[in-house]
Amino acid sequence: MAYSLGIDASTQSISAIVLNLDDNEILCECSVNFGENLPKYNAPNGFINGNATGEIFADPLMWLDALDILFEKLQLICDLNKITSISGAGQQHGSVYLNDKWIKTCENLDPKSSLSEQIAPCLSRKYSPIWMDKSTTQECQEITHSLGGNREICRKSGSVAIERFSGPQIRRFYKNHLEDYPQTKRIHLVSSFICSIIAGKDSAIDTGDGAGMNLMNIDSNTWDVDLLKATAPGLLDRLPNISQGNTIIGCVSGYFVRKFNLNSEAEVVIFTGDNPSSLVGMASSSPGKKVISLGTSDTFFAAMPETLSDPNGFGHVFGNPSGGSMSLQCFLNGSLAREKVRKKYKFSWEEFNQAIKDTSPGSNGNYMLPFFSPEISPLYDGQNPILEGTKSFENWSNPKLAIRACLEGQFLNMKIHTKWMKSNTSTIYVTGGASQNNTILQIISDIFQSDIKKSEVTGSVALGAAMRAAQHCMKIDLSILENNFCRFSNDVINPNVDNENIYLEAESNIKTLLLTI
Ligand code: XUL
Repeated sequence: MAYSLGIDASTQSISAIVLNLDDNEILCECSVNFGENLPKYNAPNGFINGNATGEIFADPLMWLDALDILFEKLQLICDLNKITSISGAGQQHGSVYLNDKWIKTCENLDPKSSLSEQIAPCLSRKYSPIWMDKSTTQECQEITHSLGGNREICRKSGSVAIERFSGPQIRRFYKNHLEDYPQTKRIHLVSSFICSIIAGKDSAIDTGDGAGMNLMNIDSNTWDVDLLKATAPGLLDRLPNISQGNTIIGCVSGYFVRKFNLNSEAEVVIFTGDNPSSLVGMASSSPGKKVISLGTSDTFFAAMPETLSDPNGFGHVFGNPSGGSMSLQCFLNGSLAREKVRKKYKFSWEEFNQAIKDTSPGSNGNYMLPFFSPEISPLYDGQNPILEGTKSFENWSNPKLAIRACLEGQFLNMKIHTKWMKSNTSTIYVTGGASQNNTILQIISDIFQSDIKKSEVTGSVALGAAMRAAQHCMKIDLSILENNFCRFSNDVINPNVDNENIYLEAESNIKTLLLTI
């Protein structure tokens, strides 16, 4: 019996999926929600605000406590000794700052104590800035200036300088914490940090996640000396190596063997970013498919036949774990915006869905850019959605229309901001928590005039990780794993052609509204 384990260290939770490679079935799934299971960290959604505007952090010790709980839970539902391959993925861009105690501690983790207790003395920065952070506008400008402009930084790194990307975040840390930067001997991404813990060995960063840092050269897949120099002094020594996503780092750490009965011969493949991992879990590693992931943020991504970049500078090129590149556009106001508008009216999800059924496509000519927090596609610094329509709509006194207009605004904005990818396939594959909601999916289908197929496994990130582990450790062909594990529901959602023109008109109105921000 061979099992493969995939771990997803995401914004709000840490989850796992175990595949039985002999029976071709998903053996079990398990999740630890930070807010619910670890209330002592005061991070109900997995993050905390910093003191300065735009700062958003997470506590790496919270991730480690959650990892211990995850294995405790997994042990109760699965024979962990049968796991032969492990990999994982992390929320992209977040960075973890470690001192000179890190490598030794990581290599000698003691099962008698918790992970967080042992790693706490290794942190040279208490909190990790994560992908929601928008505090590095100045650092982005400085890096862009050093490189000689947006075009050059985009050509080298696959994106213009982006506030949430790790390079600008590292520069801000270097500038504002001059006393702590010299103590910092290693800077990891969330993915490579958790991988190091699992393998008990300082891990490389893979090319998929490495491309989300504004530090890696996307042609050579190596750290780019100009980008490093523009970011912070002595950075090369502080970064791990970059490796291809098929790299096996070694066997699982003795910590997990002794504490949770893992097999000492279970091999670990280096981790990647959550979006590159989801590309694998959605059976979309080869060009020709596009994916929407409806999570904390909504993302739209696809494997690229040729490397294109977004002329507006909001989109990104990341490494595709199966080789080549993937394009990605991230929308910060995803699930949290849908939650905000639902909670504003104290609606249950049933009432939310009913509101959509009770209103018509186009929201009677009322439009919303539902940016409840700063947005990144496009850049928007405000905290308030922009509404245009009747007085009662603009005053938020029509709950049902507000709910429909919020969803329509989200996906019209997504359509507008993903045109640069030039992908003209007729089917969109969807994943993530909100992909279970057919009412939302029908709106997406009508706006894009595309068929929608939803993944039957909501955890496509963890699934992709388990598949990568099996592919590289057990040498199982990816197409076989896709056939066996990537299941899409039979009920394809088809676009209502009668709504095509309504949404084309709405799209041009949303474009006009976007010009006002
Ligand atoms: C992608 C991005 C988010 C995070 C968190 O660029 O910022 O999707 O990966 O999921």
